Amino acid sequence: MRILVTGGAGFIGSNFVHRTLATRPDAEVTVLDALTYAGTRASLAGVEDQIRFVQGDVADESVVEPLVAESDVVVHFAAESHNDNSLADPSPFIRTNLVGTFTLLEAARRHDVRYHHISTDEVYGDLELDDPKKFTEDTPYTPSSPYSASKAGSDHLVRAWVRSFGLRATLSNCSNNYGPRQHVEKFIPRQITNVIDGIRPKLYGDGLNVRDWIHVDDHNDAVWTIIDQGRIGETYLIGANGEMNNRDVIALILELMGQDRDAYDHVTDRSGHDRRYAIEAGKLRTTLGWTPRYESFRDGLEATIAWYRDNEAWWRPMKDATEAKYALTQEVVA
Ligand code: NAD
Ligand code: TDX
Repeated sequence: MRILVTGGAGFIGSNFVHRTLATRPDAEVTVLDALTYAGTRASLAGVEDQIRFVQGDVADESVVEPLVAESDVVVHFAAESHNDNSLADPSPFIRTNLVGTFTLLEAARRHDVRYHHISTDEVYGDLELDDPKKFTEDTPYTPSSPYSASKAGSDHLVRAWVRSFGLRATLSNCSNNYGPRQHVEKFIPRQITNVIDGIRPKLYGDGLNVRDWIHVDDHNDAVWTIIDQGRIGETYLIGANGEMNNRDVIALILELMGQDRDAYDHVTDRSGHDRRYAIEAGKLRTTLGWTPRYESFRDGLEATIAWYRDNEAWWRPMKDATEAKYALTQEVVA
């Protein structure tokens, strides 16, 4: 099977490539990645000689067209992915997430190539902390940020291409991922690398915001399950019942790293900050038989901390610039 992985030098995409090569001997992998600030070939170290790597933009038709034409499956991870960046400058989010998806869809349509679209639970907006309901495939779209609005728009494009053009596509909307090779701008790696550097972790607002954490390998196993068995045109929510508020996550990181559980700072809150995400993944579990393998968030987090401790050379080049950018908009409030 010839598989084109867009965004394969980013966090989830690179983990997908590593996992695919380890578990799918029939896969011939091509990675298409623009190597923005968020992508690095270092994330493909150890597998570079088993894949083809193409540096290019998913919104550039001349790059996308021949690569899609010679593929059996496209898995589209490439995106601008960080909410805070989308508040500072939404424009690359529109180009990559909307025009990029459109460009891939058109190529997949021309060549009748199977397409899987990677998306996020943030398209569903947020939930109250005490809401007994979780997101399902039927929850209406109410995205809050430029990032989540651009992902919502990309999902709508995929569904329209299925209905109007018969594109053979599936979609998945996953909750917050954690694991190795996640950029240090994101919540968990930012705090782990802060503690390693002797900087106090930074909590937005009151820190009671809840995220539904899933290990990146569980996400990627679910993606393969959907590629193998998913019904064309269907959307599957991916989540592993990992709800935890940010305050508790920071306290756990501090504890696992041998610090006081309250040794963190409160900083300026994110504008429009979603309160809570929670996924009901019953459809994926029941109809396709997927189950997560990481049952303990504590164990998965401990392994992730160990990865950042052991791989400083991977994250060090991005750390100072990331913190300098945050310093422009965030200050310690307590
Ligand atoms: P990431 O920012 O770590 O990686 C994105 C990758 O895409 C990078 O390698 C970057 O260089 C590449 N890229 C960006 N613009 C590009 C362009 N125009 N052309 C080609 N490549 C480009 O992101 P991630 O966290 O790995 O997220 C991957 C996908 O998963 C995204 O679609 C995101 O919306 C989705 N998702 C992420 C999470 C999460 O918790 N991180 C959860 C659910 C869904
Ligand atoms: O320093 C921080 N302190 C803090 O309290 C950072 C960076 C974040 N936060 C909070 C904001 C969120 O409530 O932690 C939570 C998680 O933040 P992010 O890592 O920025 O993730 P989130 O905004 O929830 O979005 C993530 O999950 C859904 C991914 O970045 C998206 O790509 C994905 O779609």
